Amino acid sequence: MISRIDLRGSLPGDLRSVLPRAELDVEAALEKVRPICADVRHRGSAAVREYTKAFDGVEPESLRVPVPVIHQSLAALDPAVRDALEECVRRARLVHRDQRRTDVTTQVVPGGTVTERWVPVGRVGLYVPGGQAVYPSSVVMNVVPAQEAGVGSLAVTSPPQKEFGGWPHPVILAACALLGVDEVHAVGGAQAIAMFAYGTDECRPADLVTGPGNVWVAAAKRQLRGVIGIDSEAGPTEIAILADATADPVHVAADLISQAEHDTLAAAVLVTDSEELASSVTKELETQVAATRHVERITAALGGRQSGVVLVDDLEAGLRVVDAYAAEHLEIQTAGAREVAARVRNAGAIFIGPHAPVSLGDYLAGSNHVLPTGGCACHSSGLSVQTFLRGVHVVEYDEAALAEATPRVVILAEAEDLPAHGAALKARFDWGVPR
Ligand code: HSO
Ligand code: ZN
Repeated sequence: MISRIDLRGSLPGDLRSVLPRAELDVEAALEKVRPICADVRHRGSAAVREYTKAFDGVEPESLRVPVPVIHQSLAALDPAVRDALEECVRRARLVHRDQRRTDVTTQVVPGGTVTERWVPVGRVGLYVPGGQAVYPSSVVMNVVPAQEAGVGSLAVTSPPQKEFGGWPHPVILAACALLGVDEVHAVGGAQAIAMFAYGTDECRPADLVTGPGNVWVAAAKRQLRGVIGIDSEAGPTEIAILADATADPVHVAADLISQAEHDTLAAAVLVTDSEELASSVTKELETQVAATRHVERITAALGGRQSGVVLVDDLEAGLRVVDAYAAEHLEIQTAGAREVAARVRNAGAIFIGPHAPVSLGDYLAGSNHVLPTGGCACHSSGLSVQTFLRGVHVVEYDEAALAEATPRVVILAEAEDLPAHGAALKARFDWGVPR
């Protein structure tokens, strides 16, 4: 079911072009999304309601979930799920709390300092998918870093579900309650992103929107970035595993399947220098997939052009391949895994050795699971406290320090043909201003 790509011999210069990857046509979705965004901008809530009716088949009395409904969902939550979610929150908090930044003051010259002050974003909108993907764990992964960053106003939005009275999925609501979030909107798709960007009479505009979503959400983020800050467009989940002959094929197969379970477009890629492991994993996949609950989805994901087993000559070549691929999640299952992992440059998150499968990271490692997909790991990071902070430079110079800097500012300003820049400094000293 999974295809094989043999890169033994020599690696092609443009490695990316031969590696498996899904194509998500965000551009095509943009055509449909643009008018929706414009409509929400001009007609606000009325437009959001119409799209909610058209796309979700729900005509809500209110787009905002009443607070008692949120709290009831937590009261009704299975205690075992509650316990696991609480531990997920606790561990995520430990990690994200350590990401907080302290302001740093640099003395540039005597009497002249620059302080980098870290300021949380004022208001954030968190998108939580509904429908096929109901991930309370993603609520945790979005809310915890925002809270630890000190974001003052947090709103969650998630598509309304017909079978739950037109409110978002109750476990999503329960996770919100657990985290102390009581502003939740029953809105999904592009109209949700537009609602956060422009604001409506039921939802104040947000400064930033984060969280994964389907292609419509990705397109709306692309369309509205600038009006509102975005984290990333977040495509289908990916797992890459760099493994050698020491890896256990049963574990490798299970881990590939675990992420293929998300979506027919999810990607599972094994990179190995061991022909034997490649064969045993391929065989193992057949056996394990047959026994999983979501056989069809997983079979489609593993058999899709985005997945494959890549054979390479050695670990060096394997490292080049995984760097070129820049996976959302990368497992290293080789001898000396920690040293090998230290040499990887491009990955959203790296999981070292036999006891750190991606599924641990999805829920309970303490790491964040909202990570760059589609090769974006070569330039972007996953969600963290940093996502919700802005560094503001605060400049303080005294008179002597300014006097000392003035001649060079004047020269640079002249060199750029911007003499008024220099004049602003000269005005403070004996030079005066040109009149
Ligand atoms: N693997 C997904 C996150 C997730 N898994 C949520 C289970 N629930 C993207 O990193
Ligand atoms: Zn997952």
